[in-house]
Formats: sequence, C-alpha cells, structure tokens
Amino acid sequence: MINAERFLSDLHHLRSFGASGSGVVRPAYSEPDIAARIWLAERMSEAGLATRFDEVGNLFGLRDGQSLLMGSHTDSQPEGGWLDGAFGVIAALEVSRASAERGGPPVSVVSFQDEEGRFGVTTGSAVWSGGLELAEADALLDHSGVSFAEARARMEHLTSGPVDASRFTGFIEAHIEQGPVLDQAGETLGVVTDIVGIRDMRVTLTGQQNHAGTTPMHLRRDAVQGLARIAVGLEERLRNVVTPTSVWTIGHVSVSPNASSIVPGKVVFSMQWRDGDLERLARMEEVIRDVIGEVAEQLGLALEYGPLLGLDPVAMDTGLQLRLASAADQVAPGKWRHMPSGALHDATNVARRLPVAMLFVPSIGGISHDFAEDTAEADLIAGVETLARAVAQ
Ligand code: HGY
Ligand code: MN
Ligand code: MN
Ligand code: MN
Repeated sequence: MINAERFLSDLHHLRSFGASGSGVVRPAYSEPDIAARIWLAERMSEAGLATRFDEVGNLFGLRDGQSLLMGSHTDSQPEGGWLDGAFGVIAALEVSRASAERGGPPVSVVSFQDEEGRFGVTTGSAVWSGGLELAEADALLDHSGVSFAEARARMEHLTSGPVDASRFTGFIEAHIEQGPVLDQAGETLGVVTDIVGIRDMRVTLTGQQNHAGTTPMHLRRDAVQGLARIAVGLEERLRNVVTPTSVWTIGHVSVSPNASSIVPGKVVFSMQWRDGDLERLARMEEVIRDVIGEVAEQLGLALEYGPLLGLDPVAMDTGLQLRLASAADQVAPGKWRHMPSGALHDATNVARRLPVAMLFVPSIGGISHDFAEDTAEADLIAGVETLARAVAQ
C-alpha cells in the first residue's frame, strides 16, 4: 500500500542534515535542524500538503478539513541516531501520500520541535498542546545558557501561523523502540499501551573553590565529592522504592572551574527519573531530595534546585490501539506485541488534545541516543505498511 523506495529515499535524505558518522547531530534550532525542516516543508508541499510553521517551529503539513495527524520530531540529541523521530515523520509523510493516491482518508503530518529536550522536556509539543505556557517555555535555558526565546527567534522568519488541534481526529506516532525487547524476541512491531512519566530538574551544588595542593582534605567543601556521594547514595536508597522498570540518570554534569589543580567549587547536574506510576514518581522525588539534601549538609555545600519539569504517564487510546493491532496482525502475524514505552514521546503531550496511539519497530541491539542506532530496512518498511493499513481501515 506504500511506496517503499520513496519512503527510504526521503528517510536517507533527512539523515544527511547534521550527518556525523552513522548518526546525526541535529539539536533543536541548530542550523542543520532548521535546514532539515525547510527541506521537509518542501517535500510536504510536493505531496500536496499545506505547510505551516507555528511560533515555536513545529512544522505541520495539512490536509483540508478534518484529518488524522501523524508524525514525530526531526530534532536530535546532541549525539543522536538517524531514526529517532525521523522514522515517525517520514513514515507519516509516506502514509499521507499513499493514502491520498489511493483516495483514502486524509492524513496530516507534523514534525514537533525540541522533542529531545534541549530546553526541557518535549518542549514543542508541550507548548502546542497547552501543557506548557509559551512565556514559561521562553524562560527555559539550555546547558550553555541560551534561552528558548532566543533559540526560537532563529525560526521567526518562517512562522506562518498557529494550528488548532480541533482539525484533527487523532494522532498516531510511529517510532523506533529504542530498547531491546522486540529485537531480542525477533519481533517486528510493538503496539504501545502507555508511555512512562518523567521528572527532570537541574541541581547546583556550590562549595569553596580552592588550591588543590594546600587545602587539607578535612577543610574542603568539594562539589564533585558531593556529586559522587549523591550518585552512590541514590543507588542505595532508591532501591527501597523502585521496581525493575524504574530508572534514574545523572546525564549532564558541569564542573567549575574544571581544572586539575583546583578543588571544584561548583557542580551543576541534571537529575532525571522515570516510572510508569505517578505515585512512585513522587516517592522517588522524596528520596532524591533527601539524599541530595543530606549530602549537601554533610559537606557544607549550598544547594539550589532548578524548576521541576515533567510529564505524567499516559495510556494510549484503546480504539486506535485496536486498529494498529489488527493491521500488525496482517503485516507481521505472530511477530508483534503490546508493550509500554520507556522512552518519552510527543504523543504524551498530544494526548491532552486528541486520542493518541504509537507503533514501534525494533532497534538493533536495543541501542538509541547513540550514533550506532539502527533498524533493519524490512522492519522500517513493515512499520510504514502497518500504519497505512491501519489508516485505510
Ligand atoms: O528522552 C526520551 O525519552 C526521548 O527520546 N526524548
Ligand atoms: Mn524520539
Ligand atoms: Mn530521543
Ligand atoms: Mn600556584
């Protein structure tokens, strides 16, 4: 039902924007990200879609009247794989074209901006869905101190107007799994049941910067020692409240002044945790704040928290799941499953406004957020075919 060659050709063209080794470096609002969006808008126009950039740089390709919305994001992590987000956007474009050619239901396409959280957590779809006020988003800073307001100003000249959710009947996002489940089971497709919740906050520990040769150990207020104790303390204390699917990550660390002969005076780090259960997320937060507070006190470090960002867990629409499941049964009989998503997706935000569903294809070796991320071509095509069948039904 689809043109696999056209789909693969577009997917590989998108890969060329910000290409780095086998992966991409295409963070939100960077030059390659904006160039990719401009190219994508051209491809949408060629497909007969009316293109629109909203005020934060989300790109829509619209069919007239009521339509189904499909898509994902085209920005990447600072070191990203070529398929994260890209697969869902180009799959949506192909399904939209194929459906129009067959006289099927109208499908609009979207690439949301800053899904990867340069400025927070899925910023573009959070603003579009009303989950985050634009003024609040504008004040968010990336790790180098650039504000969201400054970044989105780089796309101001492209802005062509808002897009109201009421024109859409639902949202389907296809994505690579980004985990090992389908790959290890030798399966082709996953119909997502729900998406985990996430919490993310920046923590600043300030001690006393000093000479690394003359300052006795017992007189130091060393911010890196604080971070080390926190990392170990969390490992021990979170054990009591979590399940095997709960996760927490200190993924970004900035040490000041970051010199071998200086006792580090300041550490800023990201503290992120995820779980499918709202209450457990709250219990994890209590433990995290306890551990950080206790270590700060022991070492005489000043402690400052940034805003607590997050998204609650959400369930996928059961009607849309059924449609995806029946299409999956046709395309990959006996080789698909229902499964939760441990990664975050724009679908979480869109669920505020529309019924949403998600379809996964396998990630080879379960690798993602890494240049090595990949998926077998046959699995990518099976994913698009499944979407097309679900839409046709
Ligand atoms: O971090 C995530 O789960 C997503 O890839 N932004
Ligand atoms: Mn993604
Ligand atoms: Mn990602
Ligand atoms: Mn000296």
